[in-house]
Amino acid sequence: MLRMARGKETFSEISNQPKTWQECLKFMDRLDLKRLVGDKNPRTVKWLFAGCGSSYHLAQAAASTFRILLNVSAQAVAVSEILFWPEPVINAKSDVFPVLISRSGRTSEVLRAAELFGQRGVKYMALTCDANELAQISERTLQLPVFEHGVVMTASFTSMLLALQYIAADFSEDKSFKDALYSLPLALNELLLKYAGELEQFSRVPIDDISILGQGPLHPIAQEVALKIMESSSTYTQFFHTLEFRHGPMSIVSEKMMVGALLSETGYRDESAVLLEMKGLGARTLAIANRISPEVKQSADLAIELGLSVPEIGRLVIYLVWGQLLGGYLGLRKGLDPDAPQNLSRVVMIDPGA
Ligand code: F1P
Repeated sequence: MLRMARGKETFSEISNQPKTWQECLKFMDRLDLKRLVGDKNPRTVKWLFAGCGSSYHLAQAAASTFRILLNVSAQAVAVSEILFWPEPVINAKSDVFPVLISRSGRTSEVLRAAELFGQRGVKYMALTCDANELAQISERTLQLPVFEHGVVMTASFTSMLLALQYIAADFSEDKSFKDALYSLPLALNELLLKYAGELEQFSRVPIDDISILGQGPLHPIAQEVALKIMESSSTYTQFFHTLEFRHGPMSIVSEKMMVGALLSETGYRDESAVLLEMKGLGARTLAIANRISPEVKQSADLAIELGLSVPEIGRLVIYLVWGQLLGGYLGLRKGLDPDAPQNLSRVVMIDPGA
């Protein structure tokens, strides 16, 4: 059988995100979202988003969104934390409302947490993509029409984040934010045409390791970019809060290191100063921002300017796409196959016979 081009599935799912997002937003339009929270009040519950791996990073980005759009208490946790330190969450008297996020709905930690909630009478919501065990055992499930063949999460991550951002906009009755979400598919299409080739070129220069910087709502996106690069290319990649990088980690900067900065609008001046400083220490630098200053444009080895007219929290999924692509490009350059990442499986099941 002809060997499929390496990474074919992963790259096609990345580049099809505009269409996947469009379909996902249309799907959300038709739902009665209030049923997802049952008799809970979305404006007063203590939201607790929980996932594993990429879905944990998604949970953090969702929590940021809910804090900003709904002005509510919203936290994120890795599911395993709930399993070993369950008290604050499973005390049914507490007003905590968990949201279990799992593309596969088959991850062992997630199913164990759902079982624990069931046993303790804790009402929760499940967010998933595939038809699966989690959907079967959960009373309130949002299952998106997104089936992803790739092992690493790409379109499933961004679609589930968009769905949660849509829900926050719906509960906050912020129609303009929903409109902003609807503008993203076309914006991504245009940005892919403009920058995908340049990013591929940028990925060709050999480097030994990578640091991805991001703060505020962009910190979980920096985590996810780092994970995408590690998964797709087996390149050692770390993530840091941008200004934290100066407090020690910058000692690792050299000509053989790439530093990628997800620059926010809120912290742009101080964040871009870090990237310029790392360039001065010899790093190969990538800047991603909504508006790029001439100084950063001149200094960075690649500057991706998004130019979006949506609120800052609405830009998260677009920042992430460049990390998805960069991971794939670096993997191909190393002769790897992003469709079959080293040591990984599409679902992590630790319970025998699960
Ligand atoms: C998520 C996850 C990913 C990881 C890999 C295996 O599981 O652990 O974070 O990158 O794709 O699956 P889930 O969202 O299906 O629970």
